[in-house]
Amino acid sequence: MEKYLSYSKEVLEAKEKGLPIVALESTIISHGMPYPQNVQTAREVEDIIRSKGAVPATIALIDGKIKIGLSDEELEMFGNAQDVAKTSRRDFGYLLASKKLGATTVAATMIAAELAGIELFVTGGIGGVHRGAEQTMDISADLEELAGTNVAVVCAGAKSILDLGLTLEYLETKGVPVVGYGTDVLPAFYTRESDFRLNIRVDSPQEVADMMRAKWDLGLRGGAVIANPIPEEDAMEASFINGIIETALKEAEQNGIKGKDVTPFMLGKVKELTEGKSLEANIALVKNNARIGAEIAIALNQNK
Ligand code: PSU
Ligand code: MN
Repeated sequence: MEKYLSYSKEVLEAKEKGLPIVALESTIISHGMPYPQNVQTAREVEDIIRSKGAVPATIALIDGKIKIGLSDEELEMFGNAQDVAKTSRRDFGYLLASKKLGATTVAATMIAAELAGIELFVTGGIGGVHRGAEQTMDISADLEELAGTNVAVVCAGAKSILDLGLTLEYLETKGVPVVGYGTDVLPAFYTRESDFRLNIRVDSPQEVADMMRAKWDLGLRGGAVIANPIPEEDAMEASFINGIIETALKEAEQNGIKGKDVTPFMLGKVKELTEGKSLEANIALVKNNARIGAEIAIALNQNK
């Protein structure tokens, strides 16, 4: 594994000392937010995790290695680079062998985190079953990864660019717990609520750590979605954001956007149509997830 994994000094030290570590993805940096807000947000998210007493590990593919933790210079270079490939499970072999820059999605970050022995991962939103998937079969590889890779994922639910009902059905089929953090319903990223009730609600980091440990102790492979609603003051008006998502979906269809380009196109379009308000909400919710995620990582580290 040493041939492929490369730890930052900070993460290596954390591993040696047995400190709690939080994995962070890099597609949100390269494809989810524009420069320079992407790099600034990534730094602030890392600092929130440090201030809570955990250690951040931003994950990316650089020069034939899976980097577990990026230096300041690497983060700056990465956030400003034009030629970064969105990396999911299928892409690892090719991108490592060809030494290209790769931004890890939720699926890829989970794979890398498990290889590095990290149990908790913080992001903004997960991929899911897209609207119209009955025709397109566009289902994010994130869901399959949640089914089989042992990493808990803290997010703000899934965006209503997706079919939330089908996403929950898919996760149920695959045996992935979807946990409302302080909520009974699935949060929809920009908004605190959706129409979908969840089967599990927890109200503390300890509860998450205990349920994950019990699951993994039993040898039940897979992760969990820990869905933490966007803070009240940062949430968007549901009718406003949903109208914009409808418009963006139509534009994606008219432009023939397919495959891995769908989600980045939608994020960019929504940002444009909300005049940047969606980006502000996105940044706020990731930071909020970092706070909770660090606490869960600490609890998980204590019940190992
Ligand atoms: N949702 C967001 N922001 C993101 C993504 C999803 O709100 O940046 C990224 C994540 O990296 C996620 C990926 O894993 O998009 C899903 O892409 P796809 O739908 O192509 O599987
Ligand atoms: Mn897809």
